[in-house]
Amino acid sequence: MNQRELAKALKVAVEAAGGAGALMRKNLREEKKANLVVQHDIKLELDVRCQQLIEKHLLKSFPEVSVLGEEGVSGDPNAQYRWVIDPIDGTVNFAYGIPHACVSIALQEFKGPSRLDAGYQSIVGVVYDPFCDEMWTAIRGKAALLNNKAIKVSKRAKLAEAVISLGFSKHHAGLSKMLPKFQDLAHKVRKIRVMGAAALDLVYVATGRYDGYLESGLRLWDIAAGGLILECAGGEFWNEPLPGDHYFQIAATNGLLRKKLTGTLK
Ligand code: LIP
Repeated sequence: MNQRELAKALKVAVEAAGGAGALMRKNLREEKKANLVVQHDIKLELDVRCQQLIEKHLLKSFPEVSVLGEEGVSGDPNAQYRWVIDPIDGTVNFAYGIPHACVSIALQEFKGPSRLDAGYQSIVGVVYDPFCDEMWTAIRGKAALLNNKAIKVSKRAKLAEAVISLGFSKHHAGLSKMLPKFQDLAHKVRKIRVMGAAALDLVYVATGRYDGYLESGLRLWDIAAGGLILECAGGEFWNEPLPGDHYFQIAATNGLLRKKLTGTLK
């Protein structure tokens, strides 16, 4: 895709995220229908409705681009270009009426060599928080923006001054891996935050609100847009595929804290 097409892709992704965000805002305080409830996760009927709304808008402008979303796939997910969508990231927060959730949309391009996730690169990213009306955007190689203003990661290089976010995934394996990290870091940093929306955690690092974010057991759609936005804001997005379908562990930092934070994550 050339720059004109990338700009068009960003525009339609922003429009789609805005539409899904409006649906989230309208329903935050309403009773919500759950499609699945398990110990550490909830999937809502609104997740599906938001992805349908997003897909319809994207496919109008890019009918040939496939979709790999948390709520389903359309077209060939191993095609040259694909949208990666988390229609509501932070679903448990949203289900409980906690206004800390977002829409995450990334456009990815196949770079090879394998057709696994590692063979794809995010080239456009949009994360929208409808409750704070904050729209983060990025095109690879350009500055990351928050509501059209350039953002940069923080310059805090000391753990003692750092605000670090941790994520506790929906699976016990992720919980077991991160709890010791919590115990270890809590004594060393300014504050730990556990907010429950991966894409917002990533763009908060990109914006300098957090200095790092660690989680194990995330899916591709949680991180595809936020990881690009972080890199375009000068941050470092370390990520490693885990066994299973589109699973990752990640360490997102301002680039100055990686060694102090990621040493034991592996
Ligand atoms: C959520 C992530 C969060 C993670 C949860 C869940 P969802 O995504 O944003 O960081 O801890 O387990 O994966 O399911 O709300 O889109």
